[in-house]
Amino acid sequence: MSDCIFCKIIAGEIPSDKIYEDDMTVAFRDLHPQAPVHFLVVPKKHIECAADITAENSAEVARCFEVIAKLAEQEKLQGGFRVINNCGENAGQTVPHIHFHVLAGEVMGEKII
Ligand code: DGP
Repeated sequence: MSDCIFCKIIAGEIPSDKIYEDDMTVAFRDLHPQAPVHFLVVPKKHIECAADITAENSAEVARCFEVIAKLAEQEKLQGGFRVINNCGENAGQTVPHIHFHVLAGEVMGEKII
């Protein structure tokens, strides 16, 4: 998608603090961190949000979770971490390219769920 910020980051057209990349996935630090460790894991394929996951594209999402497990080790998140996905306006999704927030580095505050 030509006007998608995350597609531009994936293409290298916008700089990012990238911590991981493979054939299907990238991970980079969030511009506005909400915890001492806050990075985003994003499939390279443009899937708008969790409501658009299908049998045809779910391998991209599965890979994101494999990468999260790998990065938990790389980033030394043995104390635990939280994974968040916002889908759609009511959930506060601001970038319409599916992404998984990984937050860590402190004891998490009050839980939503
Ligand atoms: P969400 O609200 O769930 O759609 O999260 C979008 C996140 O993306 C938000 O925490 C800020 C981050 N973000 C937005 N633009 C950029 C950018 O250009 N670079 C980086 N690294 N993060 C961005």
